[in-house]
Amino acid sequence: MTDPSTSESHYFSSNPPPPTLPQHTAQANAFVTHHHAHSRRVVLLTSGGTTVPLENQTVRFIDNFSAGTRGATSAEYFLSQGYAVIFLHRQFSLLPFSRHYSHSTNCFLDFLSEWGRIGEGDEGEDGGAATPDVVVKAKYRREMLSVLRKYRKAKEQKLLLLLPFTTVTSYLFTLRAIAREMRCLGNEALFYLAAAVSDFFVPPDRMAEHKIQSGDVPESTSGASPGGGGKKLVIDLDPVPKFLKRLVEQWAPEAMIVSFKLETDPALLLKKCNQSLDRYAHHLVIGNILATRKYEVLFVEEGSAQWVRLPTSDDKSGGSEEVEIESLIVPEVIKRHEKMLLKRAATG
Ligand code: PAZ
Repeated sequence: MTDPSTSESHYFSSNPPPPTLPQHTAQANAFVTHHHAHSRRVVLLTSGGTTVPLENQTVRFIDNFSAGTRGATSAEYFLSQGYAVIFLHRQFSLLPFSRHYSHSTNCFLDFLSEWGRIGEGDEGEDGGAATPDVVVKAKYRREMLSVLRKYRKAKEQKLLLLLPFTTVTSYLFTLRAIAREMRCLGNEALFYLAAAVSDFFVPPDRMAEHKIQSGDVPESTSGASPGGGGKKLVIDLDPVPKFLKRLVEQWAPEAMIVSFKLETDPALLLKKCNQSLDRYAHHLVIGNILATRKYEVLFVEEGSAQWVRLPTSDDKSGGSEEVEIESLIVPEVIKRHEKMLLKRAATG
């Protein structure tokens, strides 16, 4: 079996770093230094899915379903509990605060209406009739005001750093760089890894430079597909080295590390969470099933497994619409982080 540190070194030396890396590292450094000086805990929260490009000048890529709901929602609850948040997210996925209005079923314009009639004697800048104001519709105002105040506080106190990634490689380079920047925080640092990270990728030496042409795809040796004229595009992927071990042992040895594990088969969930815990020896795995992830999650720690669930509503629709499960997950995680800090303080 290949030594994990060898496959890690090979991965980082054979894949190009993202051009944004120096800038993102500098931003993370300034953010961590500022909050360290203010004795504030910092959480690195990862969110959304990584892509796997099939071409160097990328037209096509493999993606996954994650919209970043878990991450963006959790970030708001961490902020409300006094943590500073580095939000490492898939570009254009959901963001804290704006998530309430950006990817909703409504267009954001549906939240707005015009106020004030044209031509009431109030002259506009051009000397003509006044332009009506754009205002938030009354039924959305209370909630939007509450979101706006929290957003402003996070912004004014510089509590939220947004760093985007797209590919699995850019995610891993940036994760490693930020983790190194966070080492000065010791066990005040928390990693909350909710991103859906690809397990496979196309290594640079096998990556096509230009858009793959259907005409160049070879004839299949395993039989013709209906309508395909015998051609098949076969994609040959390598496994992404297991970086959680590196994170736990080298990049952030003192921090509390929480990973998420997604499955579709409920019969596998506990086993896979325990496997992850055994393999990487971190603090907590939060398991979830694709179909029920918004209503229940499984907290798996050494020697224990505990469901965290939203109370189900009477109409048996499968959960309460108003309460977000992250409002239960985040305090449970923080409780464990505090316990860890107390334990370490007691043992010096
Ligand atoms: O983005 P989302 O809210 O739709 O989904 C969240 C999630 C299921 C991607 C997350 O909870 C998770 O399980 N992330 C880890 C996935 C994995 O690598 O197993």
